[in-house]
Amino acid sequence: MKKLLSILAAACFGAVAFAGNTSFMSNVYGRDFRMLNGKWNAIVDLYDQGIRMEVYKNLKPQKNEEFYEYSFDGGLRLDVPGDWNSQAPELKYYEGTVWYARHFDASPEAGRRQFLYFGAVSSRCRVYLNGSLLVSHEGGFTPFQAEVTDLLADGDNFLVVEVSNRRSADAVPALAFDWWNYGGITRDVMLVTVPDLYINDYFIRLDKNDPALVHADISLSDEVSAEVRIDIPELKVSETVMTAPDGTASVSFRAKKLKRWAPDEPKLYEVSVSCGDDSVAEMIGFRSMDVDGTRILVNGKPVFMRCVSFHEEIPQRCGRAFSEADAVMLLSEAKALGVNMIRLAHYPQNEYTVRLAEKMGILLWQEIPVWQAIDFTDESTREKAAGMLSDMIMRDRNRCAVGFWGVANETKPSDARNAFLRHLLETGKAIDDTRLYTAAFDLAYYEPGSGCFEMHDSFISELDVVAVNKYMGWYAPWPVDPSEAVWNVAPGQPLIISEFGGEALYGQSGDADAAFSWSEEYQERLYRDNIEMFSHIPNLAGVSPWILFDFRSPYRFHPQNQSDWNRKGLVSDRGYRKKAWYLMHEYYMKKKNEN
Ligand code: GCB
Repeated sequence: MKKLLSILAAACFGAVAFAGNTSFMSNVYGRDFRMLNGKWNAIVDLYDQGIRMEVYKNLKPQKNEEFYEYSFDGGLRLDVPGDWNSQAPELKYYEGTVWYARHFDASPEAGRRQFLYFGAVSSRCRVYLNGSLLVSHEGGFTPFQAEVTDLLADGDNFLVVEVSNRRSADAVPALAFDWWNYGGITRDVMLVTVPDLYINDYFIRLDKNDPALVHADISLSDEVSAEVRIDIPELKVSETVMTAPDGTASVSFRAKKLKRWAPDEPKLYEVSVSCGDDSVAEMIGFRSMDVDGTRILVNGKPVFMRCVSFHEEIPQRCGRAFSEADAVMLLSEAKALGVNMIRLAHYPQNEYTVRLAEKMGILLWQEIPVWQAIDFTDESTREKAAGMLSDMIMRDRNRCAVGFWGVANETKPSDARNAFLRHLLETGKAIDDTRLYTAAFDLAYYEPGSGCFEMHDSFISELDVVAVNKYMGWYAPWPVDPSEAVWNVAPGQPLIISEFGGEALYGQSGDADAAFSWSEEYQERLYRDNIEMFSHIPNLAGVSPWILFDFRSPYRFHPQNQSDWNRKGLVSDRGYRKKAWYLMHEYYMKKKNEN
């Protein structure tokens, strides 16, 4: 099957290269691995000729009459991980194919299996090892792996990755989206070594109702019965269980002294899972997420979500974030604002960010890039989205910081949309029913008849938490004074204002009444008005300004005020806090004290 997919993929880059539901091992950073990051050689292939020329074979002339019109040596060098757009001026707007290549040494090891693991490649790729196609993948924000145990040469190996970031109507996201279309090998590349029989995946979490009961599901690499052990030394837990002949096992155990993870006390435990020669460990926390009427409960207690969003981007570098140091920068600035939650916009972000947020006590909303105009009628698009959702969940379902899985942003009601989103909810819940499922909508409007903001989208009743993006004072003029802006949206359900805000160019002073001033004063006033409105939303369970940092977006054309930047950041592209930041900070401090 894999081979057939590869042949089809080779025939047509765009159409069949999708390998959704790729199975990859969980907790790759807890395994025995070697990073293949660093400087790679690269060829820019605007007309997609590399396949015909078989550049992945990396041939060199052997006879007098031979020559090749390519060479990976002596040309462009690109950092991996990293987007190519920020690494060469001529690649800033590039959308097309780039071939990446590098050598690495390997040695087959008896009784051990080896895998190439890619944290993310944006957004489609084919991987070739020693001249042959190994695997293809579509989707720029989720990991994939390929086994290379029997393919590695003893000594030098040559790895080529053909990457394309061309947008397409059947992709997720599709043709237009409000962030930079970064291309490249954007996350870590690893050569992972595991024992012959290894622990492929585990899901260890607290019971939804009983705070001293832990459930664990384990699946081994092979369909065999074997003994698996789970240790949590600090809780004096040491449980063993036999897997069924299909290599899976489930076990539940009590942990009486267990302290739950919460944003103000992010307690984590070292947990290890062992089977035969394999043992994998990491820090895991335990908590519950529920909804009670219009409130969101963490460990049974109502918590108001003081949220913010950021893209996976370092504004000062004009490029993708990829390292732990990047995660420190992004999360420290979020924490400084006073948040207890982050909505990772608009796609699964790297594991460094997710894991550090958990250590810092920040709840997460993670989502897939089902952003506005997706083709809801296309079955292959639906399967791509479902594959991304399950890959995101499989990677992070042991991260207790993740409280919400988001399935879509700003979609319009239709039967096809409903069926698409329902499929996503079913897919997600089948692998993780311990999180709250949500989606952001943008069709809440003021109805003069009722004197309230209302939203008519029947799908929201299928969600645990409803989220609305509403740009009062920016895309939407105020129909009434903010003090009269009463909401009646999703009554009876928790509602998060998942985006609000407006643009301001840092350092620009201007009329606090005029949006076109792009001034900090206008943005500050807009925040003041929105904060006033929040007190008239009876089911408000949280708010999330759009956005923490100015971010790059190619359709923000205004030459003086934007020049390829969306300026809705509370913090400028150079890291300066705008006036509105201080207002939001004050609001969050007040909310924190009320909690
Ligand atoms: C939205 C989108 C977000 C955009 C934002 C904007 O509603 O969800 O991705 O960046 O508006 O700035 O227009």
